[in-house]
Amino acid sequence: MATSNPTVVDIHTHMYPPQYIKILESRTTIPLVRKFPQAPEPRLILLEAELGDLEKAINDPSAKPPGRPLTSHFASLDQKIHFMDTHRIDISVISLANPWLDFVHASHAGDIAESVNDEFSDMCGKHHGRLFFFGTLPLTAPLETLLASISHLAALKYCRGVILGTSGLGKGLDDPHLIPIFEALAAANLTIFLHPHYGLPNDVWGPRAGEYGHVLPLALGFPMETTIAVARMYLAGVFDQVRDLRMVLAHSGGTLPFLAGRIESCIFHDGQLVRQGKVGENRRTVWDVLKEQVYLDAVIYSEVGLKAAIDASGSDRLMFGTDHPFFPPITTDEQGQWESVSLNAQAVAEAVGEGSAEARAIMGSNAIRVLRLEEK
Ligand code: 5CU
Repeated sequence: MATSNPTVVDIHTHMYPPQYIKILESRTTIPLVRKFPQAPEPRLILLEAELGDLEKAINDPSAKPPGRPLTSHFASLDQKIHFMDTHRIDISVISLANPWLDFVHASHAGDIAESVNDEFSDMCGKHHGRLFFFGTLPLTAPLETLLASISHLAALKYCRGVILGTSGLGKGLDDPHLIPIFEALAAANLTIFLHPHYGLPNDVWGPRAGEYGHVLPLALGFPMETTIAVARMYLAGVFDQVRDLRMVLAHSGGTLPFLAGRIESCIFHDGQLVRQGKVGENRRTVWDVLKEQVYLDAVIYSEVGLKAAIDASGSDRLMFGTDHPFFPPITTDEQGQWESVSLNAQAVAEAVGEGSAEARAIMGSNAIRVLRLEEK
């Protein structure tokens, strides 16, 4: 059960509220929810990498069902609270799961964002002090609508930031048209939670990809997508242009902590950048940005990855997460303990020592400080 002295905070935990599930049920292209005769529960199909299985299952009722089962873990608030209690999580900062509103037509995006954000806000209100949320932006809508959405979110009591994919307005996060959005978020003290969805192009996984389940797109595609998005932002100078921008990077920053040195080396060995005067002495390096404007979640499942994240950003910038409702146990009861959660908690204990001040910071107090979770 949760304690009266909050220590464990989950900042990476998703939901699809019922109104969003209805939208997915009405769709015929991904993302979608669809029933198949070969599966007891409706299936949630999200990723480009699942298209092959979707097509096979539509044409052949004996083919394996595509995507993942849409269990109560995805949409039920009671289930989220049960999950938190089972894993002794005191506070969760919930967010809409991918692909957010990226596929919604511009003309509906503003209204849908408002209604989804209000629904998240109401859910938090039902569990005052235990739930906060990252809102969702109507990225396909005109700038005016987007800015209005940020003002709406800034006024919602339990909102602490926005969850953002890597496509931005369609051209990635180094798009200059995003600068006013980043400025508005920074001015409203709303932290961006950057999360992948698109991965890498399907053909990277090769002709035998179907034999490997979801492993390659999730284990490698997602983290590379995040790494590329942030590297592009860095190279475009976004972090210098918007000094108050704050981002939490999913999955401990993808591969950024591991590759930051290589990115740096490629920058100062690049003749074009040197000639353009972009490699001057006062340049803020990738390392500086990682320590000044970036936070990392602790969703990396091993001591080795977590130590790299701590070395890159500092243990005062890491925050525990679960990725619930993704990665449920396969062979044990979903209402019990999830191994995906204990692996992340264990990685923290192994990396910095169980019960240490650093462990307490990563498991909860960093999030409380950074995301202002004591302001209720
Ligand atoms: O299992 C998956 O596909 C996912 C996903 O789509 N989003 C996420 O956050 N984690 C896992």
